[in-house]
Amino acid sequence: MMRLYYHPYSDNARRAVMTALSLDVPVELAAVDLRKGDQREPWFLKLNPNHRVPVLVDDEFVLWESHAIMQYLADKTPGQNIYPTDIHARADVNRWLFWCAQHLGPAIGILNREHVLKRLMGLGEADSAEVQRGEDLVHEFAAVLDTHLACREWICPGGLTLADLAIVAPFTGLLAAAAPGKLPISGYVHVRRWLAAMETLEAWQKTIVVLPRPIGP
Ligand SMILES: N[C@@H](CCC(=O)N[C@@H](CS)C(=O)NCC(=O)O)C(=O)O
Repeated sequence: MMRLYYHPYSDNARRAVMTALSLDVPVELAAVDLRKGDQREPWFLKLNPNHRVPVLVDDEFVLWESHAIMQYLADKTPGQNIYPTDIHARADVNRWLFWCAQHLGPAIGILNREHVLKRLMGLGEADSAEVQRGEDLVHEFAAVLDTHLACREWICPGGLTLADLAIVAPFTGLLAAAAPGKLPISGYVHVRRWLAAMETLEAWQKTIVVLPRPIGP
């Protein structure tokens, strides 16, 4: 069976876990203790020299980068319907995966770091300039998604795809669980409607971030 190294608080790992669940692909989940620093142990660095989860191990084949893992899992699944094979439809999904990796994810990541991770790691208070930078970027990208979703149910035509699974992870991940209200998306009605639909999915519900105690302010 494939093994997926993850952490339950990791938005990046979560999109890979959600994909495995949506495809009904059996994967063994192996938690990496990021707070303890297990990702910097030699055994893990051999798997991913970037010291990050998720990492997928399929026999001899090792794959890091969450969006690449999503694509691989879908490609391994005969008859799957969340990663189209038509060249244009697939390019459309890929476009949103790269947008998520390059733009939305890192923007939400700034707020996650300032409001949650710094507290978790004992790294002091949020830096207001960084918070402002993160908020400005989140507004910029949330507005793009909101306009796109104004006339669509899902991000790409034809129903749920990897694009939805990738993008929902940072929107509803650790920041939303630990510091609700710090993600400035209340004004984006179409994004909120789409998030509400995503939250009904079993893959979303099974991977929801559950905190043992409050972390955020
Ligand atoms: N671009 C990577 C990002 C992975 C990433 O940043 N993972 C974080 C958790 S969300 C991590 O493992 N951090 C540990 C570290 O930086 O040492 C992906 O999409 O897989």
